[in-house]
This record gives sequence, C-alpha cells and structure tokens, in this order.
Amino acid sequence: MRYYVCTLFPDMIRQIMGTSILGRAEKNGYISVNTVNIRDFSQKKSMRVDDYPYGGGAGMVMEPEPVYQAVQSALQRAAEDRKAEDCGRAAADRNAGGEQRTAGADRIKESGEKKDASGGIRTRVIYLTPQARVLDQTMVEELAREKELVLLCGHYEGIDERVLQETVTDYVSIGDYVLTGGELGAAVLMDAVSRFVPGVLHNDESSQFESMQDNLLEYPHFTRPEQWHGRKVPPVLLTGDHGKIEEWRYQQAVARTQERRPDLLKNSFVLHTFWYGSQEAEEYASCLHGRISRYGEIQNYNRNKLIRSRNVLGNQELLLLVEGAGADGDVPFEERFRNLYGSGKTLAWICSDGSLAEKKKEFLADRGFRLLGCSRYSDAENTEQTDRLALDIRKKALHLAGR
Ligand code: 6GU
Repeated sequence: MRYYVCTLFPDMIRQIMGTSILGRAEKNGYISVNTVNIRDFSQKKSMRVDDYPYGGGAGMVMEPEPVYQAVQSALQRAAEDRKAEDCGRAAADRNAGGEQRTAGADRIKESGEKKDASGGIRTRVIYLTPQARVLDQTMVEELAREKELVLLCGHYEGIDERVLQETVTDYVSIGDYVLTGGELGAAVLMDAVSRFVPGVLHNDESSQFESMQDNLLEYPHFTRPEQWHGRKVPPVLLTGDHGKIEEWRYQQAVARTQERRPDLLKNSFVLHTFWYGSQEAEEYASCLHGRISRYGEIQNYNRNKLIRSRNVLGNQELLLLVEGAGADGDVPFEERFRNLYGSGKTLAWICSDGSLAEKKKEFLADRGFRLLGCSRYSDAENTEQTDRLALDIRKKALHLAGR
C-alpha cells in the first residue's frame, strides 16, 4: 500500500508513521508513506496558502490552487510509482518464465480496481473532514483493497469547496468531534488500513479475527500470573477445552457489547456454515467462515444425523451453504434440507460449485430464508478472492437486514 499525504505538516505524518509497527512496515517495504507539502505550491511570496472567506465570518480558508497542485503532484507520483512497480513485476514475470505469473492487465482486472475514462486506474483521493461519514471497520477493509491512497488534510476553517468538488472521491471523518486539522485523521486511517496489508502484522499480531468484524466487542484477555492482586483468571480458560472456551468467549463478547455498545448488537449475526459434498467444500467453508465471523459453527451436512434433525435458524442468524461438486447426486437438495427452516428474516448465501439452480433459491425462500446471493466457490488458496467474497457477504447481510 502506498500513501500520498497532502498536508501543511508533513513532519507530523512522518513522525507518527515512522514509529512502531507502521515504521517497521515501511522499512520492510509493505507500505510506503509519501508526503506532499501543500505550502510548496503557494503562489505568494509569504508562502501562505489561506485567505479570507467570501461572505465574511471567522477563520481562514485554504485556497484552491495550491491544494489542487498538491493533489496533482501526489497523483503524478502515485502513477510513477505504480508504473515502476509494474515494470518490476514484469521483469520478475519474465524471469519466472512469464507463464506462472499474471500479466499486468489481468492483475488489475482481478484486483477489482476501478478505471477512469482514459483507462488509467482511478486513484482514490480522500479528504479528512468532520463533515463526512465516520470511518468504520468495513470502510477500512474496503480501502485496504486499493494499491494506493491519496489523503488530503485540511487546516483552518476548511478548503475552498471547488477544489474538493474537482479532486476528492471520498470524504472521511474519524468521529463526531472537531480536530485542528486532518493529519490525525489521516494517521488513524492509515494505521487501521495498514493492519490489513499482508506482511504488516506478524502472526502474533494477526488481524484475522478481530473485534468489530462481527460487530461485537472483543472478549476479555488474560495472561500470567494465574492470580494477580487476588483476582483469578476465569477457570474455563484453564480447562484446555476449546469448544467450551469459544462458547465462553462468545458469551463474554455479547455481554460486553450489550453493556458498552448496545448499538452494535443489532448489526451482529450468528453465522452457521453448512457444507456438503466433497472435501474441497469443507476446506472452502471453513476458510470463508473464518473470514466472515470468528464465532458460529461449521457443520457437515453430509451427515444423516443433521439431515434428520430439525434445524431452525432465527432472524439474527446468517446461513452460509457451501455445496461441493456432485453433492446432489448422493442426496437431492430438497431431501438434504427437508428439516431446515428460517424465520422469515434469516439470511442465507449459497456458494455453489455447479449451476446455481433457481429451484434451490425458491426452496430456501419458501423455507423462510432471505437469499443474499449466490457465488461460485473458488479455491481456498485464493485468499484475495475469498477476502473479497467475505467482505461482500458481510456488507450485503447488513444492507439487506436494513441496518
Ligand atoms: Cl478527519 N478532521 C478534522 N479536522 N476533524 C475531525 C476529523 C477529521 N474527524 C473528526 N473530526
């Protein structure tokens, strides 16, 4: 991930981004942080970039032209760096014999980057401002899919509206309060996004299971000693029974969310993943499940016991069906799920290897499921694709539930 930050205070950005995990990430080449000093584009001898507001009132406004020049300079650097990277990769492709790796054009298609009218990649230009949607984990994950981001930090009362209209693609706030400038917002955004860049976190700092991912706060954590200031570690954590521990953690997460952030609970789902058919389906099911939620269960719907017993899912539950190749040959779909019911509001998603039969959709709708969508299941190894699908399912689940 490459960041290009347009700011009046580049030192502030370099300070923050040069420290701790982010500093290490940049040194190791997983992220790059570039600053563009807006003041360098001042048209005045005084090097000022602000002026009085038309219409009067308190405070100063940043002039459009220096901001415009700074953003253009950032975009140009981004284009050059992208080109250099693509050349580097093309060289690596040639050395690898060409065939094993994806050529540049295909790679862009795969990563889902948006192109502008001239066919170039449209770089997102993000203006940090309190007059915007507040950054959340879903937005962070979405931004993390970009290769580069241009961030624009304002000061004084704001920036001339016309240059924003002409250059900005996204407006982001970091909370409902007012800061003196956008730099801290930019740093917060870059910190949160960088955690999703492969290589930035080491295994023991892993971001795979996250507070927020399920719209639940995290369960409490404990380390040695077993007793501290007379307070004991909850005994269940010492049992070694992983099933029980997971259940306890889930209960703790729900209780804590209920107490501290009840507003989040309405956006949380319990995920049930049912797979059937081949072993591949199991692998994919577990991989996808883990990217959507850290809780819930994965069940093997090849098993007669499950097929025979009544299974009713409620309205804050999400069903993920992962159907392996040829599974319907053994047991027809309607037969396999004859005891499965939704509540009328239960959400469902089908990942199918074969054709996505209308009949199955109708069957699930009749059973009280609201179908979010279907997708072809792919290779569990293709993490980028799996990540994208998981994000898509989560977003659609929240959207369809009308939250
Ligand atoms: Cl991103 N910038 C400023 N100046 N104030 C804020 C903010 C950003 N987010 C919340 N308040």
